[in-house]
Amino acid sequence: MVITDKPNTGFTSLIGGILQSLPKYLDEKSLRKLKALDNIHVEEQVAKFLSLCKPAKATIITDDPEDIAYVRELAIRNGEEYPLAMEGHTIHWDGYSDQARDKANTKVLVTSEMQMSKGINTVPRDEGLEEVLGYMDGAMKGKECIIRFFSLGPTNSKFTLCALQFTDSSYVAHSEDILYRKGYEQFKDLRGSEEFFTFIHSAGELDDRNCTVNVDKRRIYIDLLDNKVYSVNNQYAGNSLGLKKLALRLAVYKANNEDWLAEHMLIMGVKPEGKNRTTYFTGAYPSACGKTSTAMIPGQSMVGDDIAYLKIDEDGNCKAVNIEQGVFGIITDVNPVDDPVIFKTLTTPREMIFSNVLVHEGKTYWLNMGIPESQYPIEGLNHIGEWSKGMKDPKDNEVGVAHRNARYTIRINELDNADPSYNDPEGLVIEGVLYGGRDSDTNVPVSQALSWAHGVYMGATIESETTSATLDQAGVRKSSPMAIMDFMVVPFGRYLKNHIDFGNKLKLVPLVFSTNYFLKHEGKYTNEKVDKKVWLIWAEGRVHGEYEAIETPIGYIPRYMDLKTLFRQVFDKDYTEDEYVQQFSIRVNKYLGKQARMEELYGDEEGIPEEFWKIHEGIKETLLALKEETGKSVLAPSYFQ
Ligand code: SPV
Ligand code: MN
Repeated sequence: MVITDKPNTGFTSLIGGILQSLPKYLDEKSLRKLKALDNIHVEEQVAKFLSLCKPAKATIITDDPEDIAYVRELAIRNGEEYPLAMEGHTIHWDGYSDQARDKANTKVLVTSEMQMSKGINTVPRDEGLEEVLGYMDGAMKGKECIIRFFSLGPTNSKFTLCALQFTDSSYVAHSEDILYRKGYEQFKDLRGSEEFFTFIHSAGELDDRNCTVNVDKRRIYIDLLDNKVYSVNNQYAGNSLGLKKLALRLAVYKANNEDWLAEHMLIMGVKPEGKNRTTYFTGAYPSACGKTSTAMIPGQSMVGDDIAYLKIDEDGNCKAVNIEQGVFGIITDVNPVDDPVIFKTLTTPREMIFSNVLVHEGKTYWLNMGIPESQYPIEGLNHIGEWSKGMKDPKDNEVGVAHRNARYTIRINELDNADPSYNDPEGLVIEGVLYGGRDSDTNVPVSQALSWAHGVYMGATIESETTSATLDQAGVRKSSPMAIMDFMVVPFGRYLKNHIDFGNKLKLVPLVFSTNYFLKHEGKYTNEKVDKKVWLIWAEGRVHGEYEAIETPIGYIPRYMDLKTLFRQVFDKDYTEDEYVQQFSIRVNKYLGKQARMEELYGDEEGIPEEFWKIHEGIKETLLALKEETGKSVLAPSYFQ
């Protein structure tokens, strides 16, 4: 069958024919639920994709608790999840080669008129559609297709986007129930319009562990022109769940054609002790740069840990919502010392899905969970199947207890630090933005941008150094602007311009901060992991005009006296001037090196806003002049006072 992308006359009559095939897949109850939406576009999608994927049956899921329970139970009946000893806990395994986002096979479908920056993976639209629809043809044979309706963002809000999900994976449908707000009723409010995103997912053929067999044919193709994403032959949530990183790409495109921002950002409430106020911050951090640990800093509250939409309200405030209501978090390193809040949540009864950890006698085990080696089982079931200690995979690599990217899936309201307003349909006023990088020798632990546009520059120039924990060579710097390049679907210059324009339209402009929790001196970190709380409380105080700061060419840095007081207040710790000088000196040569890398990266990129280069050149000239004037490559904070 030929499927065209956009309705036209021929297509309409084709759809008319397909609509008649609905009873072949949907029972009377499901048909009634579909009809109740009174939306021909939804019906068309349902008809079109059921006819293509050819499941044994399809079930429409509403917001009704009975329907939701059906999905939860189906995941167990289908063997995509298994109950664990603790009430409400289940385990799901993705295939051994399906443990993370597949960057190579995730592509934007482009036409000759569409422009994309270098580094964005693309495929010609016709070619890509033919390929992926080919894989999807009959992909659901013998399986049940779940059709779900969700809301990206709180319901009944100006942020809300409606999302329609097709999947033959009950694990995917169940995960989305935990992570996103139900949206069947919200779809009725569309009043027949086609303003919604559609995600079509099939795990494809499954093996006896119910894991995808044809991972080599894994494809995730993004059709911006049609608000759809096709995802096939995979299960790992970052590839399969429409509402997570697939919707983020459609939203980035939409936002950049409108006047708002769709960002890979956490949202948190910062609550300085004794001040009786909450100041909301967003934050973008590439992976392994401290995003979750920032969102979970003790004493603060979490609104979201992954994706935010930002809009300007009538009063000129920057408002943000978490488009999710749950957390799909990395479980590696979650232990009672480093992550007490999450650890407690993961070890008490509640609805929760573990993925890709080890199960032994109904209990779960993961890497660095705070128990001695001797307490780990020497066998069990994990992402490779039946596992025993010392076992090698087909590539002769030792298979650990659990995958490093093993995860848990929970609702935010299960966490003790959930912000009470995380569901506010109005969104929360954002007064601070954090951009976190990871480098051992350049950026100071915290600095404040000199302006909004300088903040955009800070975000665009984030770099993260690879760690020995990743497969890459340790110490290699990777550029990761706004931590969003994996999801970039518009020319990068345009994205930056949109950011700068956004700030220029605001009345209450958030202050922007850059953080680096990983600065080293002679091979050792210059600060403790927990110190980020002080940097954050300082940033919050700056928002309220409570601290003076020292202006340097790379941004405002804290004064020693303020940090000394804060370390005393927060940790009852003596913070020495030596520590301060070591951490907050401006490493002129290193900054210039970073700037040279940015020139290399963005120099030939078309459409980078002029303002970006103006800021870049301004900093460079000042740093070069300072170097000349002082003959030094590192300047202590006192130099700028
Ligand atoms: C990330 O990698 O940024 C995540 C997990 O949040 S994933 O769902 O894989 O995108
Ligand atoms: Mn993420």
